[in-house]
Amino acid sequence: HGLTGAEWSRAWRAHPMRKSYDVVIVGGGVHGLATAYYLATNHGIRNIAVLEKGYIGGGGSGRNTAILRSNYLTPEGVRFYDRSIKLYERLAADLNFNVMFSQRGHLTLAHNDASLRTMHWRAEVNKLQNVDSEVIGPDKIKELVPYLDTSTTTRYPILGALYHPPGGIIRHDAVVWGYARTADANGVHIHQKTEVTGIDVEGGRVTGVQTDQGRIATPVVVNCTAGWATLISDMAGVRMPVQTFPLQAAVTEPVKPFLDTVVVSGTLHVYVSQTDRGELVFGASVDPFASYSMRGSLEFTEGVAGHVLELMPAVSKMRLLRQWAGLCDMTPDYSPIMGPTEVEGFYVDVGWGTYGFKAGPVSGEAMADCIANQRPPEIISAFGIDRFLQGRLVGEKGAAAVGH
Ligand code: PYC
Repeated sequence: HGLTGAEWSRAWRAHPMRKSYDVVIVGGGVHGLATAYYLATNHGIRNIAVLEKGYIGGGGSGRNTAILRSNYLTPEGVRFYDRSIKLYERLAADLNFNVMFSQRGHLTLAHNDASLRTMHWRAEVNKLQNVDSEVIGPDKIKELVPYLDTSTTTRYPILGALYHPPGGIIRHDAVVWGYARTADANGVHIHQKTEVTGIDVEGGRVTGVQTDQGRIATPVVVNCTAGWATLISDMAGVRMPVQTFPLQAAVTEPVKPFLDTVVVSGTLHVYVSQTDRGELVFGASVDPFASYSMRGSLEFTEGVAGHVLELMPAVSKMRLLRQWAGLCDMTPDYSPIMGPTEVEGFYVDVGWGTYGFKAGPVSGEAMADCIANQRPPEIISAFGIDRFLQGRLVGEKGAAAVGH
C-alpha cells in the first residue's frame, strides 16, 4: 500500500549486546522466542537475550510442515499439546499478528488392524482429556477427503482413521515473527548471527555465555535449540540422550483448493496438507540414519511421490517445486526433555524430535514459569531429564507423526 521498504517499521530491532542479561536463551526459533515472550509478559522478566547463530526461524521453526494437533497417546502428552492448541487458538489476538491458524481437521489413516487398534487407544486417551478425537470409517473419510482412494482394491486399503477436528495448519513463519515482534516490544534483545561458543560454569552453576560477539555474564541459560541440543548442552557439561536425524519435506506448485483436512498415513510414512496459497506440503518420517545433513535426497522424493499417489492417484500431474530438510533431535521415548539440569541455572527445552513446532507456545509458557518460579510446572513435570535415570519414560512413539 504505497510504502517503500525504507518506510516499513522494523518488526524487531538490532541492539548492541549488553555485558550481562538476567536470562540468555540459545536458539531463535519458536521455542526460544516464545520463552522470551512469556518471561516478559507473564513474569515481568525483560532483561533477556535471545541468541541465534543464523536468522530467527531459520531452523526447525521454518522447516516443519506447520501441522498442529494434540491427539497424542499418553495423558501427559495429550494435556501438554492440548494446552499448546489452546494458546495457538488465541495467538493472533495475543500477538496482534495474523498467524493464519486453520483448524481444518486432522486425519491419521489406518491401513491395518494394528494401527486401527492404536487409533482406538489414542481416541480413548484423548477423550478422557477432553480432546476431540474419534475413529471414523472409510465412508466418513471419503466425505471429508473425496480425493482419497478409499476403495478396497488398493495395495494399502484405508480401514479407518483417527479424526481430530481441532487439528490443522498454521503459517509457521508468522508464528516466529509474531513472537519476535512482541518479545522485542517488551524489551527482549534478539541477537541474530551470534553463535554460542561456550558456557561458563563455576562451582556447579552457570555464570556466563561465550559468543563469537563477546562474553555475556548471566545466571540463567536456556538451551532452546534443535539439531544442536547436544552440542550446547555439552558446553555446560550436561549429557543428553539425544540423536539427531534429518527429516525431509517438499511442496508442489499451487493449485485450486481441494484438500481442506490434514491427511497422515503412518504406514506409508507420509503426510499431506494444502496451504492457503494452494501448494501441497508433503513430509515423511526421519531419514533412516543419524546425520546433521540438511540436503534433500532423491530417495525421499521418489518415496513421498509414490506414497502420495497410493493415497491420491488424481494428483499425479502435479509438479514438485522445492524440497528441504530439518534436523530432529530424537529422544528414546519420543517425548521432549524440559526443565532444570544438574547445573544450576542451565535449563533445557530440547529433544523435540518431529513434534517441536506444535509445542512452541506451551513450551515457552512452561519454560518461562519454570525459570521464574525455579521449579517445573505440573504440565512439564513428566518431561524432566531425570526420567531416564529413574526409568519413568513417557512413550509417545505410537503418536509421533508417522512411523519412525
Ligand atoms: O507430529 O504431526 C506431527 C508431525 C507432522 C510432521 C512432522 N511431525
